[in-house]
Amino acid sequence: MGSRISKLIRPQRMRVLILGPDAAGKTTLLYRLKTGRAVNTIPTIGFNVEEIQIKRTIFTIWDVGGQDKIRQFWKHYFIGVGVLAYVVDSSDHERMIEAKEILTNILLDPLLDDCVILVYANKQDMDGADRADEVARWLGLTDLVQRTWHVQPSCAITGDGLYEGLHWAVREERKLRLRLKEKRKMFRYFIDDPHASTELTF
Ligand SMILES: Nc1nc2c(ncn2[C@@H]2O[C@H](COP(=O)(O)OP(=O)(O)O)[C@@H](O)[C@H]2O)c(=O)[nH]1
Ligand SMILES: [Mg+2]
Repeated sequence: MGSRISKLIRPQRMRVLILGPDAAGKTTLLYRLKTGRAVNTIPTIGFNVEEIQIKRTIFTIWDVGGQDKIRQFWKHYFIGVGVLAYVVDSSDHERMIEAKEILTNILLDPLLDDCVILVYANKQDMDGADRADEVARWLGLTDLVQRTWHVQPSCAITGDGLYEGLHWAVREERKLRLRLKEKRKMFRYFIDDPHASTELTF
């Protein structure tokens, strides 16, 4: 009983991986969340990682450099990711196709099969920035029916939208985890009992 209560009170950990094309605002977003201020950034070589507690969730947030040459190393950060936070510059129409290609390639990796996809449609303060629904179309998310995704309009400099995105991610990641747990339970039942209905679909 006591341990059940302490489990409820204990903060939950969540691993967030920030990816996206370079200059989309990933590092600005991370340090806006961490410090509450806009910071000057330089292109990220390697990665930045910060721990941030919001209410009862401790987020470990990884921001991995987005330049072309570094992308081949992204897969080393995929293990245990609960939330993929994919950041795009909503005002950079010329790079939207590239942004889609990068995301499509990332999602081919089975290590990311069980995470929720939070897209930050960043730089909403810029003239002509695409809206969330337009970014969803550019990235091909509207065809991604098997995955849990959401496009959150944001401005990493002012912080607008950053927490809203994380709140969505926490809620949906928990639901997804419960669904996966149920699926595994059903799967075990099916394996253990050869007479169980063969009509079970997963
Ligand atoms: N106007 C505007 N500029 C932004 C925003 N987010 C980041 N930037 C700027 O975009 C540039 C690249 O940001 P950075 O965080 O280094 O991008 P990263 O390469 O994705 O990590 C910097 O000059 C930031 O100040 C935003 O929401 N609005
Ligand atoms: Mg960076």
